[in-house]
Amino acid sequence: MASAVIAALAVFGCSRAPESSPVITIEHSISPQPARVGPVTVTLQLADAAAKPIAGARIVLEADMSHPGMSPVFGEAKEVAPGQYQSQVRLGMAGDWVILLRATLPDGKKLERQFDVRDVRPN
Ligand SMILES: [Cu+2]
Repeated sequence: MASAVIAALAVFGCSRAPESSPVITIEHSISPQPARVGPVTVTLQLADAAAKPIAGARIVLEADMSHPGMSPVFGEAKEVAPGQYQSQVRLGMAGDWVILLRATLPDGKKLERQFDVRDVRPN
């Protein structure tokens, strides 16, 4: 009887969902602060679920304004320290921008994130 219970528990244990896909965090910061029209530096910090930096990723950025009729600005981020990536993007107009990140991790996984850069100041 006891062994049957253990077997049932073991089956239950095995039927649990596999580990969910690792949670990658991308922290961003922009300088200067507040952002102004002209070149801004976007710094990105990539870390895995254990907060370990992810080195060797490829990240491209696309900056768009929140209103239609403007062409996007593209940039590529360079790794400046393990897990830390930096890119310069030239913001051509004051107002609200959205930055879209497309990252390819060293294992080939791709992910996208976006964040707002609001109220970019005129120069
Ligand atoms: Cu605009």
